[in-house]
Amino acid sequence: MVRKGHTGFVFKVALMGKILVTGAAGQIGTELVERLCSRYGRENIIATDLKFPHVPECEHGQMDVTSRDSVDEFFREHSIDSVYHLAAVLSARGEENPGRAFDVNANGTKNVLDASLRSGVKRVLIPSTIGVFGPQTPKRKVPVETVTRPVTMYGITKIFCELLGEYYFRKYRLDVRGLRLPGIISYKSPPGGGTTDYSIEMIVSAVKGKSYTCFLRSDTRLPMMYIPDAIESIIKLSEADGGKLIHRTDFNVSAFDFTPGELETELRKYFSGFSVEYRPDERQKIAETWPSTLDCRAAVDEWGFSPRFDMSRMVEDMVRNLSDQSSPAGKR
Ligand code: AKB
Repeated sequence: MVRKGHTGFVFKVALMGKILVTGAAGQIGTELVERLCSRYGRENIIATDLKFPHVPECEHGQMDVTSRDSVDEFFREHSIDSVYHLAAVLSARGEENPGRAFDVNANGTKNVLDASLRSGVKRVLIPSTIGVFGPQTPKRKVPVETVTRPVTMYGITKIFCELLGEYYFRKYRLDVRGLRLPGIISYKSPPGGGTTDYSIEMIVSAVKGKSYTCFLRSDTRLPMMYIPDAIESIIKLSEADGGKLIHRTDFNVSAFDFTPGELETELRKYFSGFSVEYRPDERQKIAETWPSTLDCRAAVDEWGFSPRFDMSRMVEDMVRNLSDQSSPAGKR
C-alpha cells in the first residue's frame, strides 16, 4: 500500500492485518483514530472502546479490556497487526475508584498483551504518563531513569505497565513501546478525569466568556503538550526503527510547562475580562507529587521527538478552534 504522509511525502506501509485502537472514544483516542485513518487508510483501522465508540470513519466495536474473554475473542475474530492500547483510568478518577483503575490499567493491559502475544501482533504501543513519578522524584528536568515511586493508583498501575511491557519485550520479543505523556490539551473531545484537565477547562471557560474556578493552586507547574504533537509523537515512536531504541516503554515527552496562573495571564491577552478563582481540592495533592519539567533527550535522540507547538501557539490555536465551534456556524 502506498500512502501520502501528513507532511506530504509518500511512504509505504506493509500491513498484514489491521491496527487496533483501545480507548478510541477518549480524549487521545478520538484524534489518534482520525490520524491513523488518514495515514494508513480507514479500511485498516479498528476503533474499540467500552461503549460503542462513535467513529463513523472506520470499523469500530465494543471491547472491555478488563474481560479476558472479551479481549481474546476480539483478537481471534480480527486479524490484528499492531495495537494502540489507550484504554485507561486517569489520575483523579483513579483516586475516586482505585479498584476500577487497577482493573482497567493493570489487568486490562495484561489481557491486551497476552492476546497480542497469542495472535502474533507485531507491535503494541501503550502511552504512559508523568503520573509514574512521585513525591521523591526530583522536580525539574527529570530524566527517564530516576526515582519514581508513584503514590496514586494511576501512577502505580502505569509504572507496572511500563515494566510489564519491557518484560514482554525481553522474554517474548513482543515489540512493546511507550511514552510518558504530560497533560494533553485538546478541544475536539473532552478530557476524562485527569489532574491536568484544569488547563482545558480554563481555556474553554475563557472562550465562553465565563470565569473559572481552578482546582489547582495558581503556582502549580506541570509539563504539558498540545494534542497534535501528542498524536504525532505516538505515531513517530510506533514507526521508529526498533533497532535504534535503547529505551522501550518509558520515554519522557513534553513540549512546554506552565502554571495555572501563567495560563490565566496568557488567556487575558485574548479575553481581558477573564478571571480565575483558585480553590485547590484533592487534585492539588496529586499534582504536587509530579515533576514540573522533564528531560526529553532520550525521545529526541532515539526517535526524533520534535513538538511544534509552544504554549502561546497552543493557546492561540485552542482559542481559534473553540471560538469557531461556539460561533453560530460552528454549532450547525
Ligand atoms: C492526568 O492528569 O491524569 C493525565 C496525565 C498527566 O496522565 N492527564
